[in-house]
Amino acid sequence: MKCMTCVGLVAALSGVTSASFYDNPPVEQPPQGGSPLEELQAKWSSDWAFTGISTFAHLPHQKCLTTPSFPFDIAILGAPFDTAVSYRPGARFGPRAIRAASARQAPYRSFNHRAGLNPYTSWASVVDCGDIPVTPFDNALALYQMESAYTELLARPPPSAATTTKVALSPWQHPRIISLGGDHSIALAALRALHRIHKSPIAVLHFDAHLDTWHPGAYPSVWAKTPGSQSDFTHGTMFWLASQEGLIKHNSSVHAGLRTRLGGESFGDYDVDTDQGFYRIEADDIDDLRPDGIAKLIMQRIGTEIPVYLSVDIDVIDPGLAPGTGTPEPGGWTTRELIRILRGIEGLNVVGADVVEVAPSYDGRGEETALAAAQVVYEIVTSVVKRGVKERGGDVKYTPGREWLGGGAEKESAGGLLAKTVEEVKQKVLGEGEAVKDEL
Ligand SMILES: [Mn+2]
Repeated sequence: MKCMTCVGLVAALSGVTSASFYDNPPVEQPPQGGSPLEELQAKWSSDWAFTGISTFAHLPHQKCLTTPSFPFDIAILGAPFDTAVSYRPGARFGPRAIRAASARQAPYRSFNHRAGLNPYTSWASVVDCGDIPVTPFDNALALYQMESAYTELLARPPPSAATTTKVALSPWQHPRIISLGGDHSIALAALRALHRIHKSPIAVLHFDAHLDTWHPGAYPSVWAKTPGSQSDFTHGTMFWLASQEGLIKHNSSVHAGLRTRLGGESFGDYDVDTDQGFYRIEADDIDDLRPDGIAKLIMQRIGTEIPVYLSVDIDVIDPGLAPGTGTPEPGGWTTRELIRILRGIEGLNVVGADVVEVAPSYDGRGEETALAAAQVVYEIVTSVVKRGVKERGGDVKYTPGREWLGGGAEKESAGGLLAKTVEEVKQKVLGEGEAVKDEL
C-alpha cells in the first residue's frame, strides 16, 4: 500500500522541494529597475477595508489647518461639536464613527455605478482634512473657532484651478468642504465663511426631520435673555440666525423630509419659516411624489446655477434605520430613498455640504447610522465630482441598461409633476403603448 504522507515526508527530509500551500512562495518582484522603495510599495501599499488608520474612505490625510502645502479640491472635515443640542448629546463622536463606517469605500473600489464614475480617482483631489479642534467648554468660542477654520480652508486655492485652462466654465473660486458633524449648529459657521467668499446669500438645501429655523425664544426659558445671548446658538436655531445675518437666499431654499411637531396650537412655526424664504417638502410627500418627484421639486426650486449649501441631518432617515442621532422622529425616509433623491439632485451647484447629528452612542451594533452617513458623503462627493466632469467637457457614463435614468434637472410646473412622473415611469419601465395598470 502506498503512503502518500510518507512520500511527502521522505521528499521533505531528503531536501527535494515541492511547491505547497505552506511554502510562502516569493512575491513577484516589480519590473527590472524598480527601486527598493517601489518594491516596498508593491508589497505593502494597498490596504484592506479593515486595515490602516481610519481616514474617510482611506483617503490621504493631513491636518489641513496646519498644513497649507497640502492641496485639495474637496475636503472631508470633521466638526466634532455637540454642546448646542436640545436632547441627546454625543455627536462630537460623529466624525470618527463616520470615518470608521466609510472603511469599505476604498478608493480602488469606489466606482459609483449609479453615477458612472469613481469620485476618489477622478479629476478632483479628495482628502481627509482631519478635525477642527473645537472647544467643548464655550459655545461662543467654538463658533468662532469653526468659522475661522472654514474661512482658513476656503481660502486655499483648489489645485484643479491651476489645470483648468481647457475648462469650458470658470474654475472653482474655492475648494468644497464636506463636514462631518457634530450637531447641526456647525452649519452657521460654514455659511458665514462661505458668505465671505460669495458675498451674497446662498441657497440652503436642508434634509431634516426638523425646521431648524426656530426663533431662539421658541425654547422656553426665563433664564436666557433672547435674543442676544449665547443660548441663542443651538442646533434648532442656526438657520434662523443665518437668515438674520443675510446668509440664506430667500425663495431658493428648501427643507426636505420634515415631520417635526410644531410649537403651540398653530402653524406659527411654519409662518416663521416661510418668512425666511424656505420651501417645505414633508416626509409624507414621498408617498405621492416618490423620490424622483421629490428630486424634481428641489431642482425646480433651486436650479443648476446658484450656489447651494447642502445640509443633511441624518435624522431625515427613519430612526428604525438610523437610530444613532440626537433628536429622532419616527416616520422618516429610508436610506435608499435618501440616496435616490441625492442622485436626482446631482446637477446642483453645491459649494459646501455637511452630514450632521450622527451620535454613535445611540447607534446599533451594526453602526447603521454611521454607515448611512458615510454613504451620504460618498453620494455628495460623487455628485460634486460629476458636475466637475461635465464642467470640464468630459463624458459621463450611464449605468448599462439604465441609460433612461439620465439625470439633471427638468423644468416643469409643480402642478402636473406627479402625473408626468408617473407617466414617464410607465413609459420607461413598461414601454410605450403597453397597457398599464392604474396602480403604478
Ligand atoms: Mn437638524
